Amino acid sequence: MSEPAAPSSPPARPRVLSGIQPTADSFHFGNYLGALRQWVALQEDYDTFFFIADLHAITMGQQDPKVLRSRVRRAVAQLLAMGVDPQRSTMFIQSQVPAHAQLAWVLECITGYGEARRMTQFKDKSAKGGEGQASVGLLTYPILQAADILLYRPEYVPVGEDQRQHLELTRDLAGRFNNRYERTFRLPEPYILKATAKITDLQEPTAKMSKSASSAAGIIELLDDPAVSARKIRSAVTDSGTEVRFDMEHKPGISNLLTIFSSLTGRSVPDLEQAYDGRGYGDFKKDLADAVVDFVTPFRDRTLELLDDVARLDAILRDGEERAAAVAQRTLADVYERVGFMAPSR
Ligand code: ATP
Ligand code: LTN
Repeated sequence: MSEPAAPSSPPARPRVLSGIQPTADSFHFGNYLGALRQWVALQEDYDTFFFIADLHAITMGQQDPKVLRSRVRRAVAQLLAMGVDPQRSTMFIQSQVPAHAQLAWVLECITGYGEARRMTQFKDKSAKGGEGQASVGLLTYPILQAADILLYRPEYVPVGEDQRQHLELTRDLAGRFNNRYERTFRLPEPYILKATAKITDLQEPTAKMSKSASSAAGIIELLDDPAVSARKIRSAVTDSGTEVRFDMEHKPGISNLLTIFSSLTGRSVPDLEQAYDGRGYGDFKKDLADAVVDFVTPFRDRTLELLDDVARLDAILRDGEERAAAVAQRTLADVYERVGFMAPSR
């Protein structure tokens, strides 16, 4: 594999990289519409690297080891069921490529303590148990994320809106390292689709739909029983009035459902507004529930089938690990050399 030594000689197809944490048994519609769907689409034109961020998944406290391992496999199976293609994309597990943790250390040493503390996700997550309870890993989490990204010198990083600040930090750290030492990293661009950048909680339509913060009724999990998902859509909080109209400020509940409906079916929001004009919320929610069931039913079947084929999953991951490690190791070697570390003897 020929990997360029410097960002000035880019690979044939520009690179894309992203990761997702294995913090639940199932991904949800926020993950899918905000980020994962773009992963699948970008495979067409980019050299794509996608990984399961298991190192990140222990920043809020350890999970049961068995549960963590099973969630990693479930995450991989869901990505495959969604259409991530291991022939075109390198799929791997973060902890299996040690360069991530190694580069994170170097980047931690050029990050200000105040700079890390200002990250809003750290402030939100640490506020939950009181800052004194938060781990140092939660504080340094965005720096590990910067290492994840910079190792692969990608052009784009497809994520949801909540990750924008982490991408800014990543660019700052890349620029700082390049200035202090020598140009080593490419400054990556976030790839955030405006329409689906923040899918909201069905019960609290101004808050982000989230694996860790949403109530069961507020989140549609891709692997949930489809009948349960349909029920959740039908009992989603809607706004006063009866008009199906997109208005984020005054009608956040209906606007969120319109976003989900439009992106699942490919029908535009104005087209949906027109189709449900004068028909009220009931019909609209029922049809959206049907669209969700049509999507999740085959997805769930495919995922469960893939989960049964452990040998295939493991083979895909072994291959991904090898390909990812080759790229990452090369960047790390440049970094170590530029920082002034002695070259490892093997
Ligand atoms: P947690 O609540 O544990 O932080 P999460 O539900 O936010 O988890 P992540 O694993 O942190 O999920 O996110 C994976 C990807 O999905 C990221 O790119 C993130 O930006 C995106 N994402 C997560 N929630 C949403 C959402 N509600 N709308 C749009 N994108 C989202
Ligand atoms: N922090 C991200 C997951 C993540 C990631 C990354 C995303 C870890 N490393 C690198 C993109 C690129 C999250 O919680 N959604």
